[in-house]
Amino acid sequence: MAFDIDMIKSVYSKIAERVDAAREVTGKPLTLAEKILYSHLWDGKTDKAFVRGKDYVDFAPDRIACQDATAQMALLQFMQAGKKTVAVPTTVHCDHLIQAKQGAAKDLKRANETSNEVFDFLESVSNKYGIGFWKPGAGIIHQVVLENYAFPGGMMIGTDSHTVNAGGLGMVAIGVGGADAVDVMAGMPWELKFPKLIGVKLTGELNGWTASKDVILKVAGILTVKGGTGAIVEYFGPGARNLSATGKGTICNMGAEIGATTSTFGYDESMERFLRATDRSDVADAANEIKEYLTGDDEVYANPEQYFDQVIEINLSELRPHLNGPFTPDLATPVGELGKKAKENDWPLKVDWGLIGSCTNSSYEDLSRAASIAQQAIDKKLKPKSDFGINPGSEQIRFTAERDGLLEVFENLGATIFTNACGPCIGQWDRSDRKGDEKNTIVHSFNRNFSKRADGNPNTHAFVGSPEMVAAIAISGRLDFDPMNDTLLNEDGQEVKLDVPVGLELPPEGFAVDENGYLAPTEDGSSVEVKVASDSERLQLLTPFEPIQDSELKNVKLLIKAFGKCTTDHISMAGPWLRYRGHLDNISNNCLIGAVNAYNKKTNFVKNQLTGEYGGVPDTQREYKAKGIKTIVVGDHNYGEGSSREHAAMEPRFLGVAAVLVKSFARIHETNLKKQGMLALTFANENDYDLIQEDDTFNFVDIENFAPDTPLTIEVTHADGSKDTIKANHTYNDAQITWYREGSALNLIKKQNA
Ligand code: MIC
Ligand code: SF4
Repeated sequence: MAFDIDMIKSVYSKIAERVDAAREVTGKPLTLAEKILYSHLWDGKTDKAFVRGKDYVDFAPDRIACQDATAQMALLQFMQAGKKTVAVPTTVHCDHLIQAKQGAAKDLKRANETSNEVFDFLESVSNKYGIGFWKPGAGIIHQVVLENYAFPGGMMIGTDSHTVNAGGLGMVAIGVGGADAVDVMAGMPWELKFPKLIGVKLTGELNGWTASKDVILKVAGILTVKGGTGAIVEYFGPGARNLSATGKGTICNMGAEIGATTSTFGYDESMERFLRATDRSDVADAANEIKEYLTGDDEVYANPEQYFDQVIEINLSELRPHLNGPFTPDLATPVGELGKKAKENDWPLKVDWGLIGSCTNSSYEDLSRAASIAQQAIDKKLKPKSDFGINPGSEQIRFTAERDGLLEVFENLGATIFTNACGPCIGQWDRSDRKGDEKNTIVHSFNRNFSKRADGNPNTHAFVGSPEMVAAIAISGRLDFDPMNDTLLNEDGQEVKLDVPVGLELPPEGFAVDENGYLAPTEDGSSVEVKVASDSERLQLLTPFEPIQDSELKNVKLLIKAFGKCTTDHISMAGPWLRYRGHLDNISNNCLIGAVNAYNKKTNFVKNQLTGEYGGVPDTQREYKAKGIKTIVVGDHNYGEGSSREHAAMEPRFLGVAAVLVKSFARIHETNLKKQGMLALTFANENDYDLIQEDDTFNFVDIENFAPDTPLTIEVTHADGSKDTIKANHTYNDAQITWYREGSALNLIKKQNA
């Protein structure tokens, strides 16, 4: 029985009329993405066609999901909005704050001890405001959402970039910063620039070693980490129908790695099977009644070039398994070619760990296919050369996989089964085998592989692959192993070959779970007390930001010019810092410490223009703050790539950075900066990045006239007194300029509610 069948039926009751109207106003057949967008307009009036990539549109999402590491800041903000309950069904999932070390039982116990203050806070806020709460150990947000809440044709937002995973069940599910979620929780519309549309036509059928994961590894190689920016990726074609729903989820999940707003697939029988298997036959029945509205129009798929902004075609029958990495998820290499590339680049060939699971790849199909490889190691007397770690996506999948003997296969190979939580995927990994910073290689079936991401070590080279490929590589212990062609020497000294993986899409005996870890909120939470100790080091109530005055933008100093990739992990590192996600002052001590200073190529080492001395970024910035001097951060392309964490915007804001000027932004981060009342700007002329020098002072000469579609002029004064005048573009509309003028979007909500 689905959690919200009534809500789903109400969405379905409006789809037909709205989609028909949208076809009318746009004068063309529609993609699935357009159907979902047009049927979720805030005012319900489908009387206007929107310009893709240009018009800002107000939407009414059906659901919200938050995870523990972002929910703290989101809920601290929501508490200021002055509402009694959330306006839209919302859930909170405790998954990021659990460290992986000794295995599930001990790790979960330790997490409950060390983070009880935060879990209690999240539980009580959830209870107070009508939010469903998934306890630590219940699972990873996106897997739990896929198993319980996602539904074809729905729209959801979530405070995590991989919210997009729910596209596997035909949703438009989008990752946002906490402040965006607060708008919707408070009963306001959610604003998004109407996305562009990328179509991916899949033909053929997966076979042999190739998995769903390889589709997105390939797409990432084609589109790169910024190729999907501002676009929804829609997969279709006969190949799409041949993929499982969870395989589709994996593909959509890693759409975050190409910067896509989200990815989705049309409703089909694989989704129906998954809905029925997860006890949601009522949703499947309801979806079946309006099937044609839950997928793109035939004409669109027949002539995709005419209706999508860009089209890619992939023949699954010919697709080869890939491993992507290191350090970036778009560096795609077919498995047989990796050895050569590794030698050329001096990547360590010895593989120390194979990690399987996470929100990206812990379906029954994934675990069974990987287990089929692991079982062969036992049968063929191969002793694995690397360590194995497994983090299941939910208690339901863990329980089922245990019941069906899949986990035992891995345990027989000495695998550690970690908690149903993010663990090693987000630096929450206390790696037993390495303390130092030696160069080393790991393979995993997760999604991201930025520097330091898994274990905090910048010398760990992480490669992303399918679970079955990770299993094979981990058994061989070599990055250049190609299971399709190579043999391995077993304990009897024989050369043996691994057979192709086999698995099952869904558990033959159905899913099962003892205690799923869900806590429903009480009917009336008005008397529930939320406690935040004033001396807590984990939680801190928020103080509203003061608007940045035009007069403060006349003598702005350069804090850092970031060189190369600057992801949210570089701006606000995760791992050990996750513990401060609810305490703005404390977490601000990690502000930009991973960004590489363009002038000396060092991290966390910048010049303080007031003293001429070099120091850490947060300390230097605090000195500017103490003197009331505003600063600017300069960066390269796709700045803020990766996570939805709004800390990457709130920290600089809190410390007194006024503007971020880059070659281009990742979508969520740009919005997060706007929401917090900062200036998010891009170089009108990219080459001006090169003009910026270490001792520069910036004067925003026409900030008084800050207006939509009008670039800002910045006068840059160098140390020798010479000047350059540069133009900075921005994408602020009128409402967003109001956020800036009010000091933050939240300040505006408070004002409106007062
Ligand atoms: C991630 O995968 O980077 C995270 C950790 O899930 C983030 C959210 C966060 O930083 O808390 C994300 O993807 O948005
Ligand atoms: Fe957790 Fe990793 Fe998934 Fe992010 S990508 S939600 S850290 S498992």
